Amino acid sequence: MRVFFGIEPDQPTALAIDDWRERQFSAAARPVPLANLHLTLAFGGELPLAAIDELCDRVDAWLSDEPPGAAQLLLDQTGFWPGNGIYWLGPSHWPDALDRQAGKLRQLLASAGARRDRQRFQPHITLFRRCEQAPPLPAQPPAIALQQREISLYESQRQREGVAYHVVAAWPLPQ
Ligand code: 2AM
Repeated sequence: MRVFFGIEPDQPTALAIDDWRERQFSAAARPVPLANLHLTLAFGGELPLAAIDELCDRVDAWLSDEPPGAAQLLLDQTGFWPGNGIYWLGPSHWPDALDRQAGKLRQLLASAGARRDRQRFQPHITLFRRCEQAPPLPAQPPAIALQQREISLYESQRQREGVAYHVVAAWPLPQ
């Protein structure tokens, strides 16, 4: 099973992102479908089911021991990564606690057998994939609040129509 941890925006937030995106960018590359909008906290990749059970137990133990506070973010920045053609929306500032949350999840994934991710954590929601160049700067800069409610464990499934993400487990965080 191909898994990752992420923050799932609630429906009004996902709609606000989609609406802003639609008004700013005419037909740039491939828009990520509304239902797939998420913020990745830690990418795990392919793991056997037994490892995922164990992973969930470790998340339970961590959260009952020292639960992190839920992150409150302002999505006010866009960015473009030429290497993979990703154009994203994210916060220009975020609390250190979110770095620690992502770091802990990376660590738990690594102890479940995932390859350790050593890239700097840049919280972002991918808006478009496979852009050949950066879309023009949006006329209306983004300012969309994202309130984390939980940590979600997603399964990523490749389907004929494209990739689909399903939340397979979620842990509510103190608000
Ligand atoms: P993204 O966060 O930039 O959109 C599922 O594949 C999710 O995990 C996607 O949102 C993807 O990119 C993110 N991800 C992070 N690291 C990845 C990696 N090494 N391979 C594939 N997806 C990765």
